[in-house]
Amino acid sequence: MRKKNLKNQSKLSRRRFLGLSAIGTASIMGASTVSLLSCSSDPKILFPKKPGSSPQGTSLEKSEYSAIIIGTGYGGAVSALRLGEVGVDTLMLEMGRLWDSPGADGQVFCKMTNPDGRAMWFKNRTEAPLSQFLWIDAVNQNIEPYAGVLDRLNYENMSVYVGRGVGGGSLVNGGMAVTPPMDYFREILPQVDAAEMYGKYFPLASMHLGVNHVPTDLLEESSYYRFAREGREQAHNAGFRTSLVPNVYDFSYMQSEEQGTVYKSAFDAEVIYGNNAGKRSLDKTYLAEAVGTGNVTIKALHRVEEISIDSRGYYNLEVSQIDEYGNLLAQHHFSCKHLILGAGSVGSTEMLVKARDSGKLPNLNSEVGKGWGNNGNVMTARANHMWNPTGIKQSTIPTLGINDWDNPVNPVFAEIAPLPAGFEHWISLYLAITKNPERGHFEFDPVTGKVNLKWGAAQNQPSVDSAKAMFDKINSANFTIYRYDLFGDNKAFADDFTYHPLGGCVLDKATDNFGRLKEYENLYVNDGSLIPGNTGVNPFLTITALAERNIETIIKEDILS
Ligand code: FAE
Repeated sequence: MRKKNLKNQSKLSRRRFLGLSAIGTASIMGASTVSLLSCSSDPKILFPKKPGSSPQGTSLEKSEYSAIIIGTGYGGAVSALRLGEVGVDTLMLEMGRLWDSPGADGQVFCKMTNPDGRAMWFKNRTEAPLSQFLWIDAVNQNIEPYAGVLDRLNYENMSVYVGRGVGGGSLVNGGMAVTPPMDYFREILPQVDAAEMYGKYFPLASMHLGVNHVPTDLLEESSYYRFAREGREQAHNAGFRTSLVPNVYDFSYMQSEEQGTVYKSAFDAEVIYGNNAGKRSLDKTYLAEAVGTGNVTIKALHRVEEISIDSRGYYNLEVSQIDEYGNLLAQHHFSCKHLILGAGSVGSTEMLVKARDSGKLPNLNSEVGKGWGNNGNVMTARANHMWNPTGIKQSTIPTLGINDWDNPVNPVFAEIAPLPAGFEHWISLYLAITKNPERGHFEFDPVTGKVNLKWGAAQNQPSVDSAKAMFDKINSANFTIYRYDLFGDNKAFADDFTYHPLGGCVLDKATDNFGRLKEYENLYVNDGSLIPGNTGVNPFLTITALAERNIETIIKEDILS
């Protein structure tokens, strides 16, 4: 058994190494296509098309694949690795760029404290969740429109943050890799075998993602974690439990940051606009392994506009290729037998709703577009006493959560979040995950051709009520108050955005129990859209583990049989 594990691990590292080299070579050559061929010495073979080389696209370009995956986030990356492993010729299409080549400042990503175009997806100004300080609009800054790494999709009563680039949300997220309580998992996905998930797929996902735990000395002694220790003590004063939160940020790297021997990433305001070091994002893990199989090609800056089906039952994709400044370089047509949507809760749902309601895939069922939730996200902040500073410098990687999920009336799991501003502000910031039962849906507008999220402002109230119950208690136990100057409109609770979009194509409703769209053969969803609106914790570990489970059955029953 041990021998088998060691053999598997060395296969995994070799593949990861080959894939990482391919991703690295592609970025050095400024290419938008990554495959193992990119290790060849002939750049013409490597990159059939370099951005800008031909505005019309090239006739030499391969256009038919056994499988195409839309999106390179968690669900897409897992699907690609497993298809690549069994020899399926797979193309991944990603609308964002490959984040591996430095800008003029020598770094790939910009810092939160000094954002530029790399921060956001084609915006004139950054749109950070915490937009003010002392009621002054001092946080957001004007930037050049560019294919930046973080996008904020603004719908009428809800904004959704998503990652853009090869690696999807893994490029911008806080890396918190949390397993949901088993009882709650059973409640939200009763048709999934929980014992199998907890015995097999959560551990498998954790291993591939590189999940690790904060060392005690860092958490207990580093000045960069003063904010976390303060938040923990104040929660304990109010009688709440706290728990350690595992992460994919490499804590041994962070220890070197603490010692001052390496480039500071988490310790120098890098996270939502990307980390230049330390973070095990998907391009370093699953995607590198997938490319390392030799059967997976990634095309970045390729956005899927439309999906249809032809008389052979093959899926046809209309795809726009842009450069980093948004110029249209080419329009491509790709086709495949097996199509997997891994474009995230909003991306995948939008594409399917549009395909159904514009008549391209008219038989898709009416559950497609329903059951969307924001994981009950609410952000709030408290003002501490002068004698409880939270630290001039703060690590951007959260390591502690306040865990009151067992509360029968107001279940909350709240991340003790950093607010690295470079000066002492005495603020404790939190991202609360609550059990909000409200659900939204997506509607296609035939006039604009756009798909909109329908979510009412009142639907946020259950989340605010639960978060308020927790933080009223913490304030009262510590004789503190909320901060009203950070989120606009004198609000103590930011309830108009989410980091955790979930649902839209819910498992066993819009799809079968493994993500197959029931009305069309060989059409699948394998990402956050499958999860019915809430996970009770930060969601990417659940998305990854569920994707592992689904693709295993899909490969066995639909692809290899
Ligand atoms: P996702 O990772 O969003 O990937 C979808 C990909 O598809 C993206 O790369 C898109 O650019 C691409 N795409 C979309 N539409 C198209 C199209 N038409 N054509 C081509 N490509 C397309 O999907 N979760 C945690 O568990 N822990 C955390 O600490 C955490 N922190 C977060 C912090 C921030 C700021 C944000 C924004 C999110 C955070 N999340 C966190 C949420 C987590 O990143 C998210 O649940 C997953 O990334 C969702 O994974 P999916 O595979 O569903």
